[in-house]
Amino acid sequence: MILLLQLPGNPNVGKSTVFNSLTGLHQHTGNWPGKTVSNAMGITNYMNKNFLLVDIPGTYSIMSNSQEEEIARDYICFGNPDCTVVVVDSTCLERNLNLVYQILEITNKVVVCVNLLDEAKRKGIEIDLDKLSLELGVPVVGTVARKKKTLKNLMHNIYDVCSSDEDKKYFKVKYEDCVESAIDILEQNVKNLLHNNKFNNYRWITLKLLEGNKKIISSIENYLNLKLLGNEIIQNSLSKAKENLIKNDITSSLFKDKIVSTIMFYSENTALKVTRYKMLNYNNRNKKIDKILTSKLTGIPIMLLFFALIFWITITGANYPSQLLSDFFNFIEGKLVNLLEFFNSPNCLTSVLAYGMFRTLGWVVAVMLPPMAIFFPLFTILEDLGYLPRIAFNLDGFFRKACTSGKQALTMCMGVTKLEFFIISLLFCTI
Ligand SMILES: Nc1nc2c(ncn2[C@@H]2O[C@H](COP(=O)(O)OP(=O)(O)OP(=O)(O)O)[C@@H](O)[C@H]2O)c(=O)[nH]1
Ligand SMILES: [Mg+2]
Repeated sequence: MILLLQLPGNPNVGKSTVFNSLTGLHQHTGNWPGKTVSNAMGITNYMNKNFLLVDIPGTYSIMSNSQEEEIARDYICFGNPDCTVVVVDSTCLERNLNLVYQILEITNKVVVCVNLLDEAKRKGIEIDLDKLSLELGVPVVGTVARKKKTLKNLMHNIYDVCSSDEDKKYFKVKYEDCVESAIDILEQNVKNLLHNNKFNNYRWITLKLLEGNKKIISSIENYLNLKLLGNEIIQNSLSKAKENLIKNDITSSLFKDKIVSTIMFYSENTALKVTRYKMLNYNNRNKKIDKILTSKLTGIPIMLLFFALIFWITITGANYPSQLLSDFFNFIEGKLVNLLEFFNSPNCLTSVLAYGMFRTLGWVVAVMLPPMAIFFPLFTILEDLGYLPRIAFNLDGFFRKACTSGKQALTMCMGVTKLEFFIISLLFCTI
């Protein structure tokens, strides 16, 4: 039997690194958000049990604000996992806990993996994992995903959650009184309708009905193969619950705000309780650097300077190895011609093989290889320094005008460079 594990989490928290370490596969990892764009699957074995791991694209929320959020949410709700392993970044726990609470409202088979503990240590951040586990009511494991041995405890906890037959209660985020009374009006009827159904988180379904998010409701209806909104009893109690909310001046959009702000309050509160900052200076220094790199006045000029420097190093630096490679290929070409003449090859064959195929291949390698060998490591250094997300932030405004996000800037940079190399080699070949 194969057990299904899902790995949701905020972008860039190390989900794919955990996935790769456990499965031995090579999902793309890197220091900017949004690398994983589709669910990847891989198998790992622990204590003679096989686990099918699914690496889910990073998302800050599953309240369905974008297509990625919808995919992640549908997968968590309806993928029927044996355990959901929420990966969080220990250096910014508060933001990550938002997603944890949203997931805890949906499923009770959860393990929280507090990753990047080495980074937290470097920044003087300490997380009380036991306290966090008590707050969330689920196992919490600290990891450094790049070090495989730190994942053993994670697998052990996952194994326990998967093996447990206990009918665990769902985590209950307690909302303000008028929201709770609206839930009370509707929940029992939802329970009566869905009794004995495969998805028995009635409170969460009630919340989604009150929220009135048509997409989620239709996903739930499709999954359960029944009509929730078409049911008269549900319709009546839903209207009654909504009337009650309106009496308290809570409209549909305000209802969603209340849900979001309560979850944010929980995250903030829990993060405060379990996090200790030992080096306040570190954060202040980081904030100052961030301000310089992302402010309107200095951010863009610094970014352009960086780009100019990288292109200059790439183009001038590539000249030398290009020349050496070119000389080398010329030398080999001469030898190849001699060899073909030695075997009395006809002129047309020598032309095609030596002056056509080999010379073109030599040119392309001599022109393309050195700049790529310089440019990509330079880009990797920027990535490791954490500068790429800042570039994405700086360019977000411009890219939004073209109905896309700043994250595309990175892909575009790669594209521009590849196009540049292509044009250079084309010119070289034509000359
Ligand atoms: N120092 C340190 N770096 C880590 C750790 N885990 C992951 N990383 C690095 O963090 C970066 C992001 O890791 P990914 O695994 O790509 O993150 P992800 O959550 O899959 O990101 P998306 O798919 O974009 O949502 C990579 O550069 C990893 O090498 C860790 O425990 N410690
Ligand atoms: Mg990933």
